[in-house]
Amino acid sequence: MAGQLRDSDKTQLEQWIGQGQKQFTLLYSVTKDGCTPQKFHEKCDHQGATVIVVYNEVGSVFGGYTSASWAVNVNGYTRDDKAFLFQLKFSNKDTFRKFPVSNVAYSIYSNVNNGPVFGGNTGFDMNLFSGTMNSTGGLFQLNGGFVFGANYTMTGVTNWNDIHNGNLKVKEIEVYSVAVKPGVTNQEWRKTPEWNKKLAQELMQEVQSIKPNPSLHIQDYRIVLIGPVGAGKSSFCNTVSSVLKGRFTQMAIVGKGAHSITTSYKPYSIKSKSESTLRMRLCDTRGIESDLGLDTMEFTYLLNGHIPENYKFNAEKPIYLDDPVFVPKPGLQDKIHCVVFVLDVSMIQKLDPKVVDKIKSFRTAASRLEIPQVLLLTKIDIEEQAVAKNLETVFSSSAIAKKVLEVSDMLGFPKNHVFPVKNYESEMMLDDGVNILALMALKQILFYAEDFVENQRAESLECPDKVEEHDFETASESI
Ligand SMILES: Nc1nc2c(ncn2[C@@H]2O[C@H](COP(=O)(O)OP(=O)(O)OP(=O)(O)O)[C@@H](O)[C@H]2O)c(=O)[nH]1
Ligand SMILES: [Mg+2]
Repeated sequence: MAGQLRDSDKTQLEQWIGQGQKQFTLLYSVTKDGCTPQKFHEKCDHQGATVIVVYNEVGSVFGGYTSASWAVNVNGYTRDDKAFLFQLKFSNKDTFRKFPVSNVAYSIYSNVNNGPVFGGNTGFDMNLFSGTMNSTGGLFQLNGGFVFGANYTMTGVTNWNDIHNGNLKVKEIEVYSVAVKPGVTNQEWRKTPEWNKKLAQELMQEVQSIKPNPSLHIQDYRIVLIGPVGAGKSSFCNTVSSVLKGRFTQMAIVGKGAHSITTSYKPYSIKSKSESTLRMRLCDTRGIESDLGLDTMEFTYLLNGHIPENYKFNAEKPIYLDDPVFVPKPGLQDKIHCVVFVLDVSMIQKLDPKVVDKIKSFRTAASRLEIPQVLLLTKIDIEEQAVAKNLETVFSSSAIAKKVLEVSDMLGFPKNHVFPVKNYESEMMLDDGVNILALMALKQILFYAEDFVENQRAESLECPDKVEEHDFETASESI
C-alpha cells in the first residue's frame, strides 16, 4: 500500500531521525482503514518506530515521530527521548520544522480510546482523535486536541495555528513504520566521531598542521596515487584541493577514456583558503593497464625518486637507467613517502586479473622499501544508493563493509588501511560529507608519510651507510 508521503519528505524525516536511510512502510491510512482508535491500534501497535503524518484541508502537513512502539504501556505513557513533532508543509508551501520532545516522561500516550497521542500530564500536545471521527465530503474532523508546547519544544512557531492553520479538517492521516533500510545495518564497521561542520573544520586544521620536522630537511611529504584507468586518482587530487581551498578547483584533468587520461607524473601542491601551501605533494600518475604503462620496475624507480616531476610516461617503453631524464641520485625529498592505491569500489570484482597482479607486485615493491600504503575506495555513491543519499551511512553500510573485506582479502590490505571516499564529480556545492571522508583519509595518509620519513631518519642516524642517497647533516637548509 503506497502512501502520499513524498520522497523529499522522507529524506527530511530521515535527516531528523538520524542514522541513515530508512524504509517507510505504510501501516495505517484513515481513508483506507477507517477512522477508529481500534483500527489504528490493530495496525500500528508493537511495530517499532513510526511516523504519523496528517494532511489537512488547506495543504498543511504535520505529524509526529516516535522511536518507541505504540501500546508498550497500554493506557499509559512511554518515554522516548527521540520523539518529535514536525511540520512539512504550511498552506501548500514546504515548511520544514522539527519540534523535539522536552518532557521525555510524557513522550507518547497509548490508549485504546484514542488514536496516536503525543504528550500528556499538563496537556496532550497532539491528540488527533478519540472514538470515531465525523467525516463529510471526504474530510475527517479531528476531535482530539492540541496543547501548545506542553511537552515538545515548538521553536519557530507561536501556536498550533502556525502548523495546522486552525483547520482541523483532514484529508488523510497516515502511519508509517520506520525501519533501517536494507543494506544499512546501523552496525558501524568503523567508528568515527559525530559528523558535523566542527568535525570537518577540525580535520581541516589537523591536515594543515602536519608538516615534516625541520631536522628532516624536506619540504613536503610526497604522496603518490596509483590505480587502474578511471579509478578516480585525478578526481581525488581535485577533491582534496577543493576541500582545502573551500571552492571547486580543477588542477587535474579528469574523464573517461579507453586509456589513461592522465599521462604524466604530476605532483600537485595544495593550497588552503588562506593561500598557505600544505606541506605535501599529491602526485597523480598514469592509470595502470594490463599490458601498457607502468610496470613494476618503473614503479620502483618512481618510489625511489628516479622519475622527474612532470615526466610523461611512455606507455610502450618504461623509463630506463641511462635515460637522459632519469634522476640518478634522488634525495629523501624526491622519494615517495606513502603510496595511495585508488580503486573504483564498483569495479573490484571486474578488475582485469593482470591489473590485479600488477597492483600486488607494486605493493610488494613498496613493502620492500618499507613505504606505507593505503587504499582509497572511490565511487561509493555509485555502489550504494543509500550511501549516495547520505554519505554518513558509509560506515554502517553492509554493502561497503563487504567490499572492504573483499578488497582487503584480494590485495592483502589491513582493513584499517582502506578508506572509502566520494570524489566531487557533478556537485555544484561543497558538501561536508565529501569533505569529511576526504580529510579523514588524507589525515591518515599524512600520518603514515610522517612515520615513514621519521623511520628513514632514525635508520640513517643508527646506520649512516644504509640511507646512502640522502645526507641529513649536509642537506640544504632552505626550508
Ligand atoms: N560518481 C563518482 N564518480 C567519480 C568518482 N571519482 C571519480 N569519478 C568519475 O570517474 C571518472 C574518472 O575519474 P578520473 O579522476 O579521471 O580517474 P583517473 O583514475 O584519474 O583516470 P586516468 O587518469 O584515466 O587513469 C570521471 O568521470 C570522474 O568524474 C566518485 O567518487 N564518484
Ligand atoms: Mg587521471
